Amino acid sequence: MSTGTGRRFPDGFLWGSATASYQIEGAAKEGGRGPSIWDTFSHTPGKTLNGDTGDVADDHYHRWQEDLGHIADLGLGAYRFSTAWPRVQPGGSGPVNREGLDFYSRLVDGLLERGVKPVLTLYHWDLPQDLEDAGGWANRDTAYRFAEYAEFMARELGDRVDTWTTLNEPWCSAYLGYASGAHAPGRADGAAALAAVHHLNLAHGLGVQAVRSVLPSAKASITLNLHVIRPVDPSSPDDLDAVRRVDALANRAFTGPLLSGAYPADLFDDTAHVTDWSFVRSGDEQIAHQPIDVLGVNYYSTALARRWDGASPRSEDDGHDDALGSPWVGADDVEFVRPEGPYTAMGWNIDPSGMTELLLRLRDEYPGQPMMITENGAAFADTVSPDGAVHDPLRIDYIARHLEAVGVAIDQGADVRGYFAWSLLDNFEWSYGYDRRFGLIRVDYDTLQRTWKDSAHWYQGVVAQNALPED
Ligand code: PNW
Repeated sequence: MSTGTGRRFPDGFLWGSATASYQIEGAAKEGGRGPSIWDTFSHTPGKTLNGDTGDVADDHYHRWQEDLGHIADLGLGAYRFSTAWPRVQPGGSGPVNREGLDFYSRLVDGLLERGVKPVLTLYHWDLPQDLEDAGGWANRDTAYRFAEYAEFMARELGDRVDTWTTLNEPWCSAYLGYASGAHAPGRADGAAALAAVHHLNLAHGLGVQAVRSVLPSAKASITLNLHVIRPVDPSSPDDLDAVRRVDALANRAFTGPLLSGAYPADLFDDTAHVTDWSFVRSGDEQIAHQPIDVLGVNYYSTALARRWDGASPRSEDDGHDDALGSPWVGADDVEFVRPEGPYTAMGWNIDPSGMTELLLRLRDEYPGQPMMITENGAAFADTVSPDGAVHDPLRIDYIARHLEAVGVAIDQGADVRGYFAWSLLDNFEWSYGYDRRFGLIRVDYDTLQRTWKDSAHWYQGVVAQNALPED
């Protein structure tokens, strides 16, 4: 177990923590908020563990001032949060709900008063239900509705916000939402998922244009959960080809248009039996390709893939679920295999080397692109000690080793400007409900009381020193 290597970070390195609206706010029916796809999904029996919903969550909507206090006490330089589109525009288009907007306006002011930079994400998965009823992300129109919402937010919160992030993890929105159905809206339609990929890329580009039309100097960003996928057998051409295919779906389907202005040709070829991609119109890739000031990188673990022989039972880590679909659209001949442990409570393997590998790949492929780690952290089965403390050495060890891995990449030329621990608070972990705890701060779901875990105290020290402690 490690608490740090003593490594120092560059001057001005931005230390933060992150949350997302549906995961912490609660107050699902208050303040004029409209329903989102996550309200519908979590209220559908069988979709989330224990039937958990975000109705109350951390009750952050009412306790935001207390939470700002924790942010300030941690000494964070920045706070990454998302605004709930259905709070601001309950129907996803048309009239704006002033009360919802005022909530975020007060939050931003509260951060600034405490010297904390607001890093705002416009979309962290809570799509207004009315837009889903019109086809959701499989419908091109949703991208234009998103741009209207983005422009509106930029007008209202203007230059009080440091960084404008369009989307969080469009991989999850598209493939977990529309192909595997593990996330809202819970559809299982590969062609719809690929259309969603494209409309999310388009929404990002239109969103950046919209924000900059109001705030020409706005810092624009998108957060991707890029996958580090390794071949089971690095000497097997079949396994290497399997990795190439899932790399196209998971990574290059986003980085291609967003950072290079074009989809990779192999993605079209590999999925030609699923869709003809006719939803990609001339000029769309140029729209998606807006210069961004910072690329948000979320990193948790690595994956191992190989060619599936079509006969043996698929491995448990495959993501193929008979009850659901697979997120790996058109890649039925690829199999994911469980990487070596140790694992977190999510069942995700712990491998800080993947963090360095990913950052160095991005350094090579997009030279000069500033980056930020917008999420990294771990769920463990925390317990409360009789004295009320939460001793979570595994989380400290996880974050310390991943920060070290970020530092190694920085030493090798990766331009990483900051790090946001996921998450500030235990919260609604999507389909896993409240069962999986990622917080630096524990939330008691009976009393909603917040308690700093050991990792919060440890992180406070890291932030203050701009360095890891020495074991
Ligand atoms: C990210 N997967 O979600 C999200 O941005 C957070 O809201 C979330 O709480 C955090 O990571 C921890 O899960 C993911 O299945 C959810 O590969 C699922 C996957 C990846 C990221």
